[in-house]
Amino acid sequence: MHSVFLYHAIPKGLTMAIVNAGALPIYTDIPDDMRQLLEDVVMNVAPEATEKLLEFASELKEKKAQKGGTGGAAKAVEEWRTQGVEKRLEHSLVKGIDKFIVDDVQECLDDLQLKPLEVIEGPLMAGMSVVGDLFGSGKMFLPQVIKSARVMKKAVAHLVPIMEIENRRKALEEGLDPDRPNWAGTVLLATVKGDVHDIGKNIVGVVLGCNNFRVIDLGVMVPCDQILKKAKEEEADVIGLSGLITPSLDEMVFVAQQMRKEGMYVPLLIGGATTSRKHTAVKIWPQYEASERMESSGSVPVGGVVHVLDASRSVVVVNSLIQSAEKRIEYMEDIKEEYDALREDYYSTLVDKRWLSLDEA
Ligand code: B12
Repeated sequence: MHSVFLYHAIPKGLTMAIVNAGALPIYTDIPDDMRQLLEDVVMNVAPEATEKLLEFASELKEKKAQKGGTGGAAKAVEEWRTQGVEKRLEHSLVKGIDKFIVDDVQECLDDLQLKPLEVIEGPLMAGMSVVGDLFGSGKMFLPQVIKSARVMKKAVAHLVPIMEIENRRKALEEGLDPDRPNWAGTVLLATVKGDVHDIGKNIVGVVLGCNNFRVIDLGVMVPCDQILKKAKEEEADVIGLSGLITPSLDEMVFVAQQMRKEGMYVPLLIGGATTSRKHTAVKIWPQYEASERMESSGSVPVGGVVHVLDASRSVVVVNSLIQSAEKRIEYMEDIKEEYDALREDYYSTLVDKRWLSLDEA
């Protein structure tokens, strides 16, 4: 009943409710016949709606008693556990069940032979995408997404030490002391002001850390001035911004503007589910374009913004940006070419738009 009520009330303007997340089913999981009866009551469409619902409830109670109480529920648990591991992970994330997540994640490593990062960027991200779609269409609610996020964090927490062990093994193989990393560079990460999403950023941090980068993670909701101040203090080689809600896109534009204003030269990485190559090319790049400054030591690269789709890609990008001035200039030239084309494409679609009056339309 609460689920049906919220499903209809939120789009009509309800902004706050106190709910028991544990007793809130996902709207689409309610059986059709029951949902119809609930809809009829919530929407007050028929005078006999309440009677019908009460009748249905007592029949349901009787059926449950005949089946021996919780037998039906136990069967449902068994059923979803018989599905393939990817589906089981999706189920755990969508339902916010943490009981089996570690075993299932481990099964991906052992049986599917996936690497830890492949588990994150494959089945786990796919599951979170389903959560996002259900949430976006009003069929899941915030308390449920919080439960999903906890399950995701538990899954990632199981994988992180495995990645770290692998990293140590690699260091030893290369004859390096794993406890004294010879940092390849410093990356400063932050989720921008106003945004609380941190699962993706944390994964990026772990992946970069495992690839010998010194990572300074400023957390979530970080104002621009703090990001820039810390980047200067720590002499960061790269700044990485994460953002998952639409307002974060504007905040990222603002950070890029400020970096240009303050004469900074470190490259800027943009990531997170709502960011895109197109937005980066059209809105952010022009604020902090890559250029070169002549100094006595030679040409010094300045600025530049790169959209990075996922954590595994971040390693390749950061490596290309910090190896040498020449490599960075070369890399940014490619990005510039790509983003110039994207911008041109974007603006040409605007030019082609011809507005009609209401009468003409
Ligand atoms: C989990 C989640 C939450 C959790 C976050 C918990 C946490 N600690 O992070 C909670 C419940 C708190 C939450 C809150 C909200 N959420 Co939310 N949330 C999600 C959800 C379902 C999953 C996000 C996630 O963790 N994905 C998994 C990670 C691994 O993916 P990722 O972040 O994209 O990261 C990968 C890459 O993008 C990349 N990456 C990420 N960051 C960076 C940074 C750099 C530098 C680099 C290189 C790469 C990189 O690497 C990562 C790994 O490969 C998404 C839906 C979705 N599909 O994304 C909605 C979603 C992002 N949320 C949404 C909304 C609306 C909200 C709320 C505003 C809801 C509300 N009414 O309050 C609030 C936001 C409050 C705020 N001020 O920020 C919307 C945003 C829509 C929009 N365009 O604005 C989404 C898209 C859901 C939807 N479809 O409507 N949310």
